[in-house]
Amino acid sequence: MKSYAAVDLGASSGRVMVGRVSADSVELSEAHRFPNRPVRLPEGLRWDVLALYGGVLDGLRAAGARCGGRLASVGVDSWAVDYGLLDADGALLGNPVHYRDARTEGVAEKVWATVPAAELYAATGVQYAPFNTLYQLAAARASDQFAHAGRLLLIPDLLTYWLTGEQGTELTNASTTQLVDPRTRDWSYEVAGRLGIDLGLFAPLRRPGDPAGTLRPQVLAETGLTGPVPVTAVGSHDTASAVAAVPADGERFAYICTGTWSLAGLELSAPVLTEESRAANFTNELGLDGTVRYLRNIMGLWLLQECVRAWGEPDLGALLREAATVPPLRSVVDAGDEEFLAPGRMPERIAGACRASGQPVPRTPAEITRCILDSLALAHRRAVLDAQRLADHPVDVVYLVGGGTRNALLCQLTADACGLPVVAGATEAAALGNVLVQARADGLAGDLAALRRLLVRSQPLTRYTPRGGTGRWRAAQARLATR
Ligand code: LFR
Repeated sequence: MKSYAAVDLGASSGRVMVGRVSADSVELSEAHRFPNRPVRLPEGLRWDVLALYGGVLDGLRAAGARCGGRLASVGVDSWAVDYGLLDADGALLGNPVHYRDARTEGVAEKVWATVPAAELYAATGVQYAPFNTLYQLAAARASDQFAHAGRLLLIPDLLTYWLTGEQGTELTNASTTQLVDPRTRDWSYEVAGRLGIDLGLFAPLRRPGDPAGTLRPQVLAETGLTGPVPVTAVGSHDTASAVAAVPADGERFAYICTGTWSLAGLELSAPVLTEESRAANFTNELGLDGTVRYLRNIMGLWLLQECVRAWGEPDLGALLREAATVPPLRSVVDAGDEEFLAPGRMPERIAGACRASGQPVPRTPAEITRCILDSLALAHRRAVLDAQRLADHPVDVVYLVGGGTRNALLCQLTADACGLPVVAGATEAAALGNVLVQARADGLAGDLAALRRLLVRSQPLTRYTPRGGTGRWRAAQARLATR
């Protein structure tokens, strides 16, 4: 058995997990978890990336302590789209901007004046979201910081650079910039050229499984690890790693990666670039081994996290138990609506959306929680149905992975809404996918299907059977659609 460290940074916490892998099992355990607290500065919302790097070093030290200082490799994944800018000496120019920052408001329309939205989609297959790196770059371009930038590194690539001294741009995450052509799996030189974006800002592309350097001597000294420790490029977009760890068997499945976001869709062998797909706001992000992650972003448990924050962090277990007793589907909101992207005042915003659509206004925390969970399940249903139709790819089962698998009510409601069995897999799916790609680069044999079989053998799965009544979900959807 060999030990691999997966660094997995989420929007609200980071963790370093140790994966022990052999030819017939994979086991994951948590070495260290630390908060990820964005900070609001006068100029806007920023990631505290130095604190995150400190957490990564603490985590590697803790990981090493569990395996006699010997790690076979390290891999880093995080949320997508955001980046740090480096000066000509390789020093970070300021704190990376948070994708929920308001700087991209109204920017997309300006970009579309040069490259119309339909042409952008046909070339990149990426859904519209205000925070796509492309729009962030358009917003940043005039800044003083940007004028001094010689290099742009996406967040996992930035941390990898600090760990190894080597720069690269990992492909699955690069595909979220909206500057990659999903057919060639290379930069979209045409889009970049038309928008005047210098692709020389980006370090060369690397693919999951490629070497990404070795831990610098200083990092070894700080963490007590015995060198050399290779760093391996993984699916550095957390969703790419999580999809790799979907415990699927065959091809007729949909997945939902649930956490701060719900990412719901299909694994395909080619992108869907039709106008209909664009109108439905599906994205074609790149996955492992030539796959395409054809999915829709849904606001996810962010809606609940923000409410819980506003309510002063009550006991979540008790809240969910109470929410389970609230009558179902009294009111729903559109959990895909950009209106819920920014932080703050979430209970009021949800109540406001219910009022505006002429539905009963949820008042108590339990009622609001129920409204959120019903709304998420409804959005899951819509994404799973739309994806099958748009990609002409029918499914028999929905796999749920990520933090939301702990929420049994959400899993059951998703099964009910989709009218399909839901199989809940790993909570730490991103870390699991991260570890498996490292192990494969280190000699573990197997294609994606074989890696998934290994997972299925190694972990418990929970099955939720639909309880009927899909008509009620259809009716709830109609209430939203006629708004
Ligand atoms: C999930 C995720 C989503 C991406 C969002 C913003 O953690 O990576 O896939 O759309 O965060 O980066």
